[in-house]
Order: sequence, then structure tokens, then C-alpha cells
Amino acid sequence: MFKKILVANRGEIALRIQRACRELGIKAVMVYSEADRDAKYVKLADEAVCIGPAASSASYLNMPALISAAEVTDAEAIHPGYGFLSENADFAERVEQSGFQFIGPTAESIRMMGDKVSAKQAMIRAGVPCVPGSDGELPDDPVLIRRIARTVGYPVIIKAAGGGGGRGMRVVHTEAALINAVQMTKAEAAAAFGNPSVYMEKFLQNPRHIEIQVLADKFKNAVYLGERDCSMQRRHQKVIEEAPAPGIPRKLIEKIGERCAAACKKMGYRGAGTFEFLYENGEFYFIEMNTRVQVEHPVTELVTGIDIVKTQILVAAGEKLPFTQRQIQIKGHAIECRVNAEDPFKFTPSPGRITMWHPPGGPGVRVDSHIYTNYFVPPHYDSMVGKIIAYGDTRDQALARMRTALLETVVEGIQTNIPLHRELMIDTHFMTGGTNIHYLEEWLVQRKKLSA
Ligand code: MV4
Repeated sequence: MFKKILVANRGEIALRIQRACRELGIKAVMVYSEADRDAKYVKLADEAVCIGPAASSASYLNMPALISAAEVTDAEAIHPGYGFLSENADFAERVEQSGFQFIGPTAESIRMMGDKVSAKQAMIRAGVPCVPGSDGELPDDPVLIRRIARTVGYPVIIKAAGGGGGRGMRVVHTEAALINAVQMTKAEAAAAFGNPSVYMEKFLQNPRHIEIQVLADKFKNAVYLGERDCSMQRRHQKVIEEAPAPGIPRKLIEKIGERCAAACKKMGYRGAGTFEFLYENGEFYFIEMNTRVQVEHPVTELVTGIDIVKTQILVAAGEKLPFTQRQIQIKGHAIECRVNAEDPFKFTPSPGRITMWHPPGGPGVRVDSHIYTNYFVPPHYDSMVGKIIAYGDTRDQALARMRTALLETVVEGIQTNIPLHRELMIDTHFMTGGTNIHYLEEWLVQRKKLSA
């Protein structure tokens, strides 16, 4: 096992990884930018290294600074967390070339999944169901593009191979709009991702976003840890996640989960990963794979009892997965509310000093957050300041516990979206379960009208 790991991230996930290290008896080296000097996990750290100024580009995205920090502290491995360099294949490669273990999949896997065209082709080969569309990159010839769109059927969506997470996509409803849309998306993709390659899919109008968590080791063992429903999102930012997904037959989840685990074995995937699907009319359609630990991993941890971050570290160190698929059982229900430092109506960021923080507690309540009374939320990074996760035997119990947790929570000095969460936890459609990816944005439009 590793003796020392460098945590190449900040905020709640840096603290989460530090906690996993402590549990494993591993020393954690924390890195921090000048804006994160006063972070709790920095004060609590075995060792901490300043890696540069506040701007991410000069600190958390600064590869030489991170690798130097690992060298001077004699760390053996680097955990990238989520965001920043976590899905950067070049970083994974440089980490390994510098003699450190990257806690994640191989650079080759990251690269393959980072290119959404090659990811989809790998899934088709592995028997994972995908959204019908172009097989691979779109050709240049307008005649061929129109032929593909007719076969797929309108509406279609044009997506950049280098995109993902909602970046570089365009919906096309008619043949008249097709060629221009393809050209525009290609031009934007070339500018944004340095890769003009685009592909086409049938546009699904009212899907849910369901994702499957996987874990794999270096010996081609792979398991799935059930699913998460992440349909409650605004502008491609998830707001609420839960596990299991309401109303989806267990047998269907098992079938798709088995395919995901089989795909991991076939690809030689290792570490934690997430297969993202759209779910519509009882069918799953793969869209993307994430090769990192995700923000919403706690809901899966609560319903499986498996520590995903600890397992990431174990398998990176070359240990075998400490459980088999048969030993994984989904028990109960978990819901996560992301707490953002933002205006709960306008969504403008609200950084600044937290003058009072009183976290919730009690049975089935977990709080993953690095904040404390007197903490200054820096304006330079993502507005998420923590997550409140509620667990119950049933979804109703998890919801009841979440309502109580949100009632107990006090954050003063900055604005947060906790009032929004309090409203959503008593919304009849959300309470029923199974709302689609458009629900929250439509709900926000209605709320605005009612308040005007
Ligand atoms: C789609 C789609 C409908 N049909 N693909 C957006 C994020 C990226 N991961 C893929 N996305 C979508 N791809 C087809 N063929 C609708 C979306 C989409 C979406 C997906 C998941 C969660 C929220 C979303 C919000 C808008 C659009």
C-alpha cells in the first residue's frame, strides 16, 4: 500500500480524499493555491504545499507545480479528485512518467473516453446500448450527412467528439437547418476543443439521466454499484442526485450494469468510472463515460456500504477488488443536495465570508463539506461548498430526513441554494419520483412566473 498520496484538488473532495487516506493509514499531502491557504484540510494536513496563485490555471491546473510538489514530499501517488486535471490524459501520462501512480484509469482509457466518438465505438463493440446515430464521425459531404439524418430520423443532435457534459451540442429539427448546424458545431468544436470532429444522434426529447457506477482493478475484475438518477439539473449542473433511480425495474438495471462491468473488463478499465445513460420509454442509451470519482458518489456509498474513494486508492496500489458482484447489495435510498454559494433565485455566485455554519445531523444524515464558521469562500472556483446527503430505508424516509436536515442547516454571511432545496423537497412531482432532465428548468420558469 502507498505510504503517502498527494491530493491534487481542493474543497470538499480534497477533504473527502484526506479522510479516506487517514482511514487507510496513508499520509495525505494537500496542495493549495494562495486563495485556499486557510482551508480546514490544509490546516489538518500531514503536509501541505502551496502550488501557486488563486487562478486555477496557475495552481490546480499547473502540472509541473503538482508533480514538483509530489517530488519534494516523496508522495507515491496522485489523486486528482474531480474537475481540474482529473480527466486529462496528458496529466495522467506525465504523472506516471515522473514515477508516480495516477489514482485513476490509464491515460489510454482517459483518452479513449475523452473522445466521445471513440468512447461510443468502444461501447458498441462491448455490447453497451447507445443512442442510434452516425456510426462514428460525420463525413464532410452534405449528401452523406443528409442521408444519415434521414435514416436516424429528426430531430437529431450534433455533438462534438471533444465535447461532453453539455458542451458543443446542437439540436436540429429539420433538413433545411442540418448542414449549417453541422458546420457551426464543427467550427465551435475546432475553436473550443481543437478538434472539429462531430457525430450525430437521434435527439431524445424527454429522457432521464441515469448513470451506472463501476469499480475495476488491474486484474480485469470489474463490478457495478447500481445506478444514480441525476435528472435534477440546471444548465448541465446537477442539483440533486439519488440512488436508486425511482421506478426503474431492478432486472433492467442489473442487465445494463452487467454490460458496463463487462465493458470495463474488455477495455482493461481500472479504477472508478461512471457510464452515463439517457433513459426513455424503458430503454437505456449510453452517452458518455466519466473516468473520475464524481461529486455524487456518496449516494452510491450509502446504498451499497462501499467506500468508493478508498477502493480507488486500493486498486491503484495494485490490490484486487475486495468484493465480488454477488456481495454488492443495494439497500435503502439516498438523496444528495448540492449546496452552492449562490443566489437561490438568480443563481449568481455568492462568494465571501461565512459568518455562521451549523451543519445538520441525526440518523441517516451525511455532510461532505470543507466549510466552517469564519471560512472565506473564494470567488475563483466552482460555487459548490458542500453536499448534504440523506439516507433512509425508503425514499420517503430519505426525503423526510433531508427536509429536517435542510431545516436545521444554517449558513450565514453568504447566500446559498438551500432555500431552493427546501422547496424542491416538498414538490409533489419530485416527491413522486422519476422526473426528467427538463423538470427543474421548467419548475424554475413556473416559480419565477408565480413570484412576479
Ligand atoms: C442528448 C440529449 C438528447 N438526445 N443526446 C447533455 C449533456 C451531455 N452529457 C449529453 N446531453 C444530452 N444529450 C441525445 N441523443 C439530451 C442531453 C441533455 C441532457 C442530458 C443529461 C442531463 C441533462 C441534459 C440537459 C439537456 C440536454
